[in-house]
Amino acid sequence: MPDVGLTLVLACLRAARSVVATTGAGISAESGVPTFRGSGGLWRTFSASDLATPEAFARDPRLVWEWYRWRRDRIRPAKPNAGHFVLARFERTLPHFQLVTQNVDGLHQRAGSRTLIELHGNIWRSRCASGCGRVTEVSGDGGPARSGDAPGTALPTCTCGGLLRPDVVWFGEALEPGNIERAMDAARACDVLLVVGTSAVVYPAAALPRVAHAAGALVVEINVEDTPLTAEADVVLRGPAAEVLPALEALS
Ligand code: BJW
Ligand code: ZN
Repeated sequence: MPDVGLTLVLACLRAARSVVATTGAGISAESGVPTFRGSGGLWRTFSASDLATPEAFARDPRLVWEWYRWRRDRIRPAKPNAGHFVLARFERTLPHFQLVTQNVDGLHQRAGSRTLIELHGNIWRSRCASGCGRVTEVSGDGGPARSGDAPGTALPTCTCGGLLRPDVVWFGEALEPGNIERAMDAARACDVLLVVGTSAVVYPAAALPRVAHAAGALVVEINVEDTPLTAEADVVLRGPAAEVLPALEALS
């Protein structure tokens, strides 16, 4: 017999005029990309304040670049999984669907998602740390390593002479205002919000489910573990995203 939670979510998805999915590191876990928190999470081994703040980059850009090069090397061979592909198909099969990710790994795009909002940037881009506005792309699919990817090379520099930095959002930095505004607007307007594979502790992204709930949306958490959101979610689908999302799609 189909799971009651899955059946309820499916019925709500069918009736919804607007659906938003917000994803975190958990959706990429089965692609082999490490999460941040929990067992095996990056913050268990590495210090966020030494590596993911503007102060850390100002203090020791070489150390920060070394970590991001290592991260790029971990992510480069990863492939999108079944969860990424279901969300890419939702963009085409649901009437009004918006994907909002905190992930920087680029796996949603590689699965075919086209209209996603990347709240925390993208690890495959670098941008000028001196603020001239230049952004450079690095190949994320096994292509040639550039823009600071070659170990042992000098720090990557911009054509203006300033240092390049990874084009991601560090702690204490503001998110791109247009991105967070569009995400909040979508959360306010949706009938169903799917919250997939996030610990729901990092703001302002963690506010999206509360905003959607306050505006009357059905909030569905898909996660392998409890989070601070679990008690407030309308439906909790417990399990790996790469299994739960295909199960949901298969029922439709
Ligand atoms: C599975 C699974 C499977 C596993 N299937 N599930 C106190 C209160 C409120 C806010 C603050 C506060 N103190 C400080 C702040 C602000 C701070 C913040 O929120 N801190 C909290 C930690 C307390 N936020 C910020 O600083 C943000 N900026 C900001 O607030 O600006 C204000 C400002 C305004 C104007 C001017 C200036 C400033 C910026 C936050 C940036 C976060 N950056 C990072 C790094 C990105 C770059 C990089 O990758 O290197 O973003 S940190 C890291 O956490 C990364 C992630 O996107 C983010 C969220 O993590 P996520 O995705 O939820 O992953 P995990 O690992 O936490 O969770 C994985 C989940 O998956 C778990 O639940 C598992 O159970 C689950 N899972 N396998 C399904 N197979
Ligand atoms: Zn520059």
